Amino acid sequence: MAELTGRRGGYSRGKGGSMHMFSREKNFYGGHGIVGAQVSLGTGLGFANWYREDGRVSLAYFGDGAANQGQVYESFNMAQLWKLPVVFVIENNRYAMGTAVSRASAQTDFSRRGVSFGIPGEQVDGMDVRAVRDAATRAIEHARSGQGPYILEMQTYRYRGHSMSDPAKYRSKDEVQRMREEHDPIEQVRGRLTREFKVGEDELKAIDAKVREIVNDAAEFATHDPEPDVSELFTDILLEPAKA
Ligand SMILES: Cc1ncc(C[n+]2csc(CCOP(=O)(O)OP(=O)(O)O)c2C)c(N)n1
Ligand SMILES: [Mg+2]
Repeated sequence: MAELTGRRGGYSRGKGGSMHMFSREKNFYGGHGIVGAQVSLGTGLGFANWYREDGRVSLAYFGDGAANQGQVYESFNMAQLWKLPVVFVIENNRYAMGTAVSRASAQTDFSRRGVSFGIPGEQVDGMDVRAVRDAATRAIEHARSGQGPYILEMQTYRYRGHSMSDPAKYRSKDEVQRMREEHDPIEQVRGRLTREFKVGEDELKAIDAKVREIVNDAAEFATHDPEPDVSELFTDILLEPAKA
């Protein structure tokens, strides 16, 4: 929240915003403004894991739109050639900003995008947290065991427009409503908790209240934390090479 509002306490000290939200401490490397570029960077991180033999797996997330970028396929090639521990997670939310998948993609089964490189892939119900967890476990095991990259096409949906400037006129209100009612991941969990695990309304309300509190605290912090000082304009912009 603090990074989104450009405050000192943000992950990138308020100077990155949503496009440059990094945390070295948590091994989280972006947010990128260049659509698709994070795939090559994620593959590079996978190369580092492989080189250091640290047992880590790099997870590179990108959209259905980004999946049509050239560097994605250069990355696929190298990742499979060197059997790098990378899981490519394609978040297919049906639209690239305002363009429907069927209007922009010759191959709309994104799990097959690695076929010519021999990279296995699968389509996953990205709205079902259990399916996501199972598929992620399989993919990570594959990558970690030295068999190379794996592609997961997460089939999901975006309720709102891409950004403030997107009124989302390319789809009907009915479509959005139907997804919310029939596929919402949180509502699915709520339904399962009440039906299968007999969790009561009070308990669910208490969880809601707890979550609300965490989010409100974060928002409160972000709106009161100071902005970076002008004297910091040129700090934290580039990583200075370590002195010998
Ligand atoms: C190289 C490049 N081209 C175009 C843009 C503008 N742009 C930003 S997001 C976007 C669409 C991305 O769609 P998708 O990958 O499906 O991601 P989603 O927002 O749906 O998660 C475009 C074209 C950009 N940031 N970088
Ligand atoms: Mg998309």
